Order: sequence, then C-alpha cells, then structure tokens
Amino acid sequence: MRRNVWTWAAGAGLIGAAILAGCGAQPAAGQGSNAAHLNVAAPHVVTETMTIETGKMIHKPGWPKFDPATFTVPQGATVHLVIKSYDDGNAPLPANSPYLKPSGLTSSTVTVDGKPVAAIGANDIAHTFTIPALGVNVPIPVAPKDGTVTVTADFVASKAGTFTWQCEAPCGTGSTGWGGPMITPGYMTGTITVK
Ligand SMILES: [Cu+2]
Repeated sequence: MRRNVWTWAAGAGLIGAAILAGCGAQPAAGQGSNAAHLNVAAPHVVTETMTIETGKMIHKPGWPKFDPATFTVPQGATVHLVIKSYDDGNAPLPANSPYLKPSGLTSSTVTVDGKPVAAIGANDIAHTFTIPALGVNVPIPVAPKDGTVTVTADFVASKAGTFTWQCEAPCGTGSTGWGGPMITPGYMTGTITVK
C-alpha cells in the first residue's frame, strides 16, 4: 500500500509529499492529501443521477416524472448521466424517429444495464432525455415489469447557458400522449444549467 502511494505521488512530481508519507509520521493523512491533489488534474467528470418514477409511484397516475428535473453542471465538464427508470409502460415512436438513437454524446451508444446499445426499438421506448439546443438525445427503454432499467450516457457540457430538456416519447396524458407531464416542468421537461 505504501509503495503504491510512493509510486503514484512520485509520478505526479509530489516527491516531497511522498517522502513525508514514507516517513510514517501520518501515513493515512499523507495518502489522503496526495489523492486529493491528484484529483485536481484528472479529467473533469460529473455524475448526474436521475430516477424516472411512474405516475402510480407518486400517486399521480399518468404522470411519470424525472427526479431531479433541474440540475447545474460546470462548463467544460463531461456529464455522466445515470438514468434509472421504473417505468414498464411504452410510448411508441415512429420506426424512423431520430429519438430512438443516441446523439450528441461522447459515444454513438448508450449503455442499457451495462451493455452498449445503438438504438432502442420503436415499441420498446419509454422516454427520452433530450436537450434540443445541445443536440443531446438519450433514449430510455421500457423497464421490466416490477423492475428497473438503467441507462448511462456521457456528453460534454461545452456551451454555457440554461437549456430546456424534454422527453420526446409521447408518455403523457391526452389522446396524443403529449399532454400533462410532457408540458409541465418537473415531470417530462426541465432545465440544465451549464456555467
Ligand atoms: Cu417521457
């Protein structure tokens, strides 16, 4: 363990700090401060975790909801989205809909329960997390009954501003599915601020 600390710290040019840690005066403290220092130079990744709850879960049938629906990320960061959905209902899109495919991400795929996926089937889509102004689209498939599905996707928040996101699968109320939660901030639309 101590040898690892030495190699790691020396590699980053923190020889003085490593010598202090190596003397054994406060090995635990020395290790902690080296780790904190190295994190500053690491690529800036922020993780944003969202849950999609069903209307039933929040006692508002027909009103699925992203939680949280509003968040702020630092400009320049890679945003690692982790979206866990409980929703086992679909919201079919036309087979040629662009919202079935990931876009605007650091990869051409999203992961669905850890596996890379390049597109969701038209009848398997439940929601999307779409930021039109940034060209970002994350398709989210139907969860298994009484289970969950987790989608991860990464994008770079290069442009500063406050941007609206919207679910583009018609999961809401009304004959078209575009009412209710689809047009109400805090449910299937919200904002992301990059600053
Ligand atoms: Cu939706």
